[in-house]
Amino acid sequence: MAQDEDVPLTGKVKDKLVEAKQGWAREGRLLTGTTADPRTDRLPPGQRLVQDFPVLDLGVQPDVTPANWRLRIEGLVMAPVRLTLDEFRALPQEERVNDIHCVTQWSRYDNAWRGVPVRALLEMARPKEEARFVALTSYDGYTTNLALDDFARDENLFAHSWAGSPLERQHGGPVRLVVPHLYFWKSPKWVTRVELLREDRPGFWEVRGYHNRGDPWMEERYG
Ligand SMILES: Nc1nc2c(c(=O)[nH]1)N[C@H]1C(S)=C(S)[C@@H](COP(=O)(O)O)O[C@H]1N2
Ligand SMILES: [Mo]
Repeated sequence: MAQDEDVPLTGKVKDKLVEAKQGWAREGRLLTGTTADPRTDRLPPGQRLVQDFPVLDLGVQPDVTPANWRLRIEGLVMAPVRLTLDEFRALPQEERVNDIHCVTQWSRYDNAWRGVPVRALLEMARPKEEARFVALTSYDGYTTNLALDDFARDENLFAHSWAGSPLERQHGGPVRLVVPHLYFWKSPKWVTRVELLREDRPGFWEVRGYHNRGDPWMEERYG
């Protein structure tokens, strides 16, 4: 199981929900068998637009206080980074506006995020040449994985605000990652650790049948 030793799955994970979603992956539920072109089609295949902001997680919403929050970038880096929330907030902040696409078929347009670009933190940490993947760990024990190229994209943000307000706990506050070009399960809430790796390390949903990359326009829901 792709689980972080330091950050065990806390509290009571909704086993039924996890089983249901794993079952969908096995059966290929929700697949339309079509692809779309992100340059011309804003809504990826099989998605429907929502106006609200659904909450999806394992049923555990960790209470991370500003004083306890840390962000670590380690593994195959020249200069490991360890930031408190004050240090994180003292870094240059940027805005990003993007669309969310959840594998359970809802999409939400024009989400305004504020935070620190992934690029800026990678420049601080200086990945070693052999680093190719990242493993991400959150305070609820959730994990997910990305190719370093997908993680390092310009639009990706460690976000602390959404729509002009501090990110709510239910949406991953104090800080979540936002990787808008992939399905939203690749955007960990309550993120605390980024580990740069030579080999890929599939995360919570990836070992339960979800696609390893999760490109919405290719409908990479399940692997
Ligand atoms: N830490 C953590 N991050 C997570 C999850 C989770 O269970 N734990 N769920 C993922 C999934 S499956 C989705 S669809 C989005 C949902 O984000 P939202 O609740 O802000 O809509 O968070 C992703 N990030
Ligand atoms: Mo999801």
